[in-house]
Amino acid sequence: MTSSQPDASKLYEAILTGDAPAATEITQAAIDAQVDPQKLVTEQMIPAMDEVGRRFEQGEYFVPELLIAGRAMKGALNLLRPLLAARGVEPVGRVVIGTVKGDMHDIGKGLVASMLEGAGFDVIDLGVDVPAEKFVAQAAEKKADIIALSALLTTTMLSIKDVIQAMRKNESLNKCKVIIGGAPVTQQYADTVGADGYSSNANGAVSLARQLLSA
Ligand code: B12
Repeated sequence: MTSSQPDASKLYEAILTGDAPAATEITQAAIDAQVDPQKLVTEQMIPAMDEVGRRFEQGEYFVPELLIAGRAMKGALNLLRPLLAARGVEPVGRVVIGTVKGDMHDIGKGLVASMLEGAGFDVIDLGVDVPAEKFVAQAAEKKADIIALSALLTTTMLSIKDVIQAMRKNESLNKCKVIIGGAPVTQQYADTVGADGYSSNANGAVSLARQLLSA
């Protein structure tokens, strides 16, 4: 049986130009044609958002363009999420994830959450602008193995430290690990704030989580 493959590069264009209806339409066509969802994310969608960021930095794009590109990205991601998710296996561990206080960026965090789910983790997503106390309370209540923190701004990245300090004070979380990420975050920063791990991308987040749980 042969089926014509949709042109996935159009998804890159649709996200770059913030055309949400086109982004969902192309994604659905790609799903129907059984294009690898992982490939769509890493080869089209993330590069498109990188280019959006570059244009913003160069003063070619402004906040409205960021917003509509983000919306197009999320629409496409919503369709792909179930396909990236696990296929009915026992959870390998529980992760509480969120974007730190003051930060509204949720695309990268959403991707990390989907990839962890896809790898068999039970993921509790607390959303964006999450205060340190909420991370700690939820991780303790849900008996999380890992807290995953996302920060996209150099200002909000500082909140990572608050979460780590608060969790270290909570005895019931003494076995819980913390992993961090987001555009401004580095391994050096992770070492400074005492995080258990850092990754620059969603695939790395999965390897990191697996590694920490097997240790
Ligand atoms: C889209 C976007 C927005 C959208 C967000 C929409 C949404 N729903 O998320 C909107 C318009 C809301 C927005 C707002 C702002 N933004 Co903005 N935004 C971006 C942009 C273009 C893309 C971010 C993105 O989604 N990337 C795609 C995803 C897939 O990548 P990612 O988030 O980096 O995630 C990956 C990795 O970092 C990692 N990762 C992420 N989280 C985690 C967590 C863990 C545990 C691990 C292990 C890994 C990991 O894995 C992910 C997948 O590979 C970036 C530019 C950029 N290149 O980052 C600017 C950017 C982050 N924004 C910026 C700014 C300045 C702002 C505003 C202050 C603008 C303004 N003047 O209002 C506001 C702040 C609002 C707030 N309080 O949060 C700056 C930050 C500068 C800085 N150094 O602090 C950037 C870098 C743009 C720039 N070059 O200047 N933004």
